[in-house]
Amino acid sequence: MSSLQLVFPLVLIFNLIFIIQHYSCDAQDLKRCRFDAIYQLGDSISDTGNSIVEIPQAYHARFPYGQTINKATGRPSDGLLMIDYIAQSAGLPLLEPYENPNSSFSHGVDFSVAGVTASTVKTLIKWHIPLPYSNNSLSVQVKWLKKHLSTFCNVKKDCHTKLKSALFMVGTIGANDYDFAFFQGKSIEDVKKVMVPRVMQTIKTAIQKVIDYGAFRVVVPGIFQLGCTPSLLTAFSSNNSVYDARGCLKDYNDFFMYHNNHLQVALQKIRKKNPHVRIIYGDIYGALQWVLDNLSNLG
Ligand SMILES: *[C@@H]1O[C@H](CO)[C@@H](O)[C@H](O)[C@H]1NC(C)=O
Ligand SMILES: *[C@@H]1O[C@H](CO)[C@@H](O)[C@H](O)[C@H]1NC(C)=O
Ligand SMILES: *[C@@H]1O[C@H](CO)[C@@H](O)[C@H](O)[C@H]1NC(C)=O
Ligand SMILES: CC(=O)N[C@H]1CO[C@H](CO)[C@@H](O)[C@@H]1O
Repeated sequence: MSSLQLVFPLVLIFNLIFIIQHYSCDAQDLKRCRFDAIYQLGDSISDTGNSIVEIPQAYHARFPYGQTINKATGRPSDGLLMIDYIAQSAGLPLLEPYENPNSSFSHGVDFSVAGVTASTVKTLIKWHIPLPYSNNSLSVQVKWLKKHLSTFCNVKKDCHTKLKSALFMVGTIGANDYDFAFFQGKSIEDVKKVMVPRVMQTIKTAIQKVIDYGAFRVVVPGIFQLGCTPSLLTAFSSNNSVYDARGCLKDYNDFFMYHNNHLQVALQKIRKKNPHVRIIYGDIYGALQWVLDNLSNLG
């Protein structure tokens, strides 16, 4: 379970501040955006219960996960996730997990699976990275989305009409690809050179497919400061480590920012190709930085 364990505690420290930039509706109150459904693709950061269907004995199937909401739902968090706060702010019910046969999908679906990578199993094998516990990587989730959408719309025009007010969240995704590589002993430079371009291509392909299925409003969150997390601090602190003002691993945080910068360039290209679609970068790195910078005022 070790790689799963590494990813889960991150969310415990994560406070919700979601910055939606340059958007006509107000990020403070998403009701104004009039979303009627949310479709979420991603990993543990947004898994509302898929991975515990695959692995019922997983740690996050029981307390302390879920203790602040008095129910262990399979969310890798002590309570709710960012996507839950987004749903609440939009006035929609919390998203239910795609893999649970008891779920209802009246206002969207959560396809996220804790521990998954953006990269396919085939690519991970090529990179000699140990396989995650779930093979339901981003491209598999995109297939699930297509299958789900086919239950209520069929031709592109019909889907466009029916999805006009739906919000699509693609990510956060990719953090596990990098973490697994780092824990495997790969250097930041190698990961930059070999993995980042490929991960970007995978995310770009997923976004384009989501658009082709009929999405009009897409939010693509980046990766936050994983160099501040206990797992990376424990594994990679050394006498040569450079720390930032918060005691986080600077080189790793700079790396995650490097991913985010490339992601934003990629989004720019997708916007040019799809001028009718609103594509927003979700700056969770900046949001967490705000929290870290204001810790003393936040109690
Ligand atoms: C679905 O509901 C049934 C009946 O309540 C229950 O036995 C089953 O465990 C549920 N399945 C999952 C995956 O939660
Ligand atoms: C994931 O894929 C690999 C390679 O195809 C396979 O060996 C493994 O059993 C799969 N794991 C799961 C949980 O399906
Ligand atoms: C740093 O160096 C000291 C003295 O050589 C050593 O005892 C200690 O274990 C090192 N710490 C880490 C985190 O490598
Ligand atoms: C309320 C508060 O202290 N806000 C500060 C949060 O941190 C930013 C820097 O990231 C400051 O500019 C704010 O004044």
